[in-house]
Amino acid sequence: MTAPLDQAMGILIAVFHKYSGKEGDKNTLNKKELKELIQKELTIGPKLKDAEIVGLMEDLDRNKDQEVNFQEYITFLGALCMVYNEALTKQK
Ligand SMILES: [Ca+2]
Ligand SMILES: [Ca+2]
Repeated sequence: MTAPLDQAMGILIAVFHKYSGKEGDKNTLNKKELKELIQKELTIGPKLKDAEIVGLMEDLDRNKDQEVNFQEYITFLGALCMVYNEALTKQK
């Protein structure tokens, strides 16, 4: 049996590799891979404009190598978690 948080982390990891492995470096997301991940795996994805995704990419790419590595991806999910937490808490 997998505990819920283990399962959640397994999904986070699997989703990253599902897109990072498509082009170029297998362990990083380029702009196109990141865009696809955001659009297909997040509810807000399809609502984001191209320019917003480009801006997001620039924010996420801390080491400025034009790719999003796993650490940068996890930082993004952490920030997104904070937003979701705030939204869920406000609804009460
Ligand atoms: Ca890649
Ligand atoms: Ca980077």
